[in-house]
Amino acid sequence: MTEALIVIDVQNDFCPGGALAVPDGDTIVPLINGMLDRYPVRVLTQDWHPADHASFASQHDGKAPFEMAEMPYGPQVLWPDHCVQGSEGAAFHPDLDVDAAHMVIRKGYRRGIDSYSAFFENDHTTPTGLEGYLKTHGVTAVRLVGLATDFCVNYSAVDAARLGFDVTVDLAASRAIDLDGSLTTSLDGMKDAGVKLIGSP
Ligand code: VGL
Ligand code: ZN
Repeated sequence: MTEALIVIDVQNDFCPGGALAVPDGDTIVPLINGMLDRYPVRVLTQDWHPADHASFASQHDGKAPFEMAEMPYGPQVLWPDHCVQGSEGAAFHPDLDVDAAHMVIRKGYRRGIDSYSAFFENDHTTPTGLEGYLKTHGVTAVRLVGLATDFCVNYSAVDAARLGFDVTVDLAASRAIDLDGSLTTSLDGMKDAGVKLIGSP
């Protein structure tokens, strides 16, 4: 069994003071740094949007952040502008041990489509290439940590399970946005998909 650690979106904009701050998002950084060395395959994901990304409420007349919009691929939460390519907000948290990572995968870089999952864009069909990377490295199991539990960690975990990986989410090293009960919904959905949940949220 070869297990990869996949660290989801530990970026300034998802930490306190950032544009889409996840409560206590920064507190998981030391935990993640302590884990990285123990995995033979280590991947970081980076949310990486153009400044006019269609997931931004600012691109939709009359819409406010956290309202919904109908996209060609289905309903989409509209977010405050965040993780704009090259910005300080899109950079990894300064204390994250980026040097220990083997692979950085960027997602959400096409204007018209969001990508919560590290494996597929939000149409659930356009691949990011991470599946191939992991499979060519002999990875059969993945452990996910990072931000946010109920969005990018959740979508990545469910897709990984669907792709046949043995999936564990460490909730102690993840933090949630929790919009209208989205944390509970995501935990139920991950369990239904066969994802193992460890640690308390
Ligand atoms: C995320 C909302 C928008 C995440 C990314 O990393 O969970 N959430 N973009
Ligand atoms: Zn985003």
